[in-house]
Amino acid sequence: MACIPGALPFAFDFDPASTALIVIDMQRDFVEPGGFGASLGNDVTRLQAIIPTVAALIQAARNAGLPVIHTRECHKPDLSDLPPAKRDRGSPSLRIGDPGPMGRILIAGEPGADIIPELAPLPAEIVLDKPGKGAFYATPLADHLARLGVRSLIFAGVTTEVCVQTTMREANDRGFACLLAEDATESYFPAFKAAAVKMIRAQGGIVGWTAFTAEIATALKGGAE
Ligand code: C5J
Repeated sequence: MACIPGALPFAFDFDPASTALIVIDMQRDFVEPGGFGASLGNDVTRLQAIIPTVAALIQAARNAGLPVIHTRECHKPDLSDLPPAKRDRGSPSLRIGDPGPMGRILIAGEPGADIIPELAPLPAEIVLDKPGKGAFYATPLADHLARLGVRSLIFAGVTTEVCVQTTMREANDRGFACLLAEDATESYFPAFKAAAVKMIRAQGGIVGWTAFTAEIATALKGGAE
């Protein structure tokens, strides 16, 4: 067993043998200029700032033998998994599926949908394409976690209040103990990130726990922070 004593709202006990790291949507479309995030008028530099921390967390997980699962929010090239209700919102000038500087916006197989090279998955790691904000919806994530015997999940990635929080809530409802790496997640809106982090750990950890990457890495190495 491992423990992160400084986790909030209280110490997070977990068994590394049944824990996985989920890295949400660290894609060029969200993190680089010219992608989906930027098309909505967002400043992507906020998201770029967490790249080294996410890389450190991924390395700590790999060193400890945890499965690392990467997700990508994207749609099929024929848009058959893109409901009009989703396509018709966002930027009217650059919608999902439209050609952009990194290929068609948020479309599987296009350069913009790729995970950023700094955080490239290893060949054996699971990479899931998801058409929704949550990573359980219309994906085999639940099957992978059951096959791997995972009971606890550590979360990183973007954006905190959209895809990260949605997936944590989905996981929480499915009975997983969920920990968010607070400094390995980011939002285009600092106030939204702060609110999401507070919501997750409010009311006795109604969605889960939060902790910092250094604390998680220490626990994964077998020590207590
Ligand atoms: C958004 C995401 N924000 N990955 N997607 O549309 O959070």
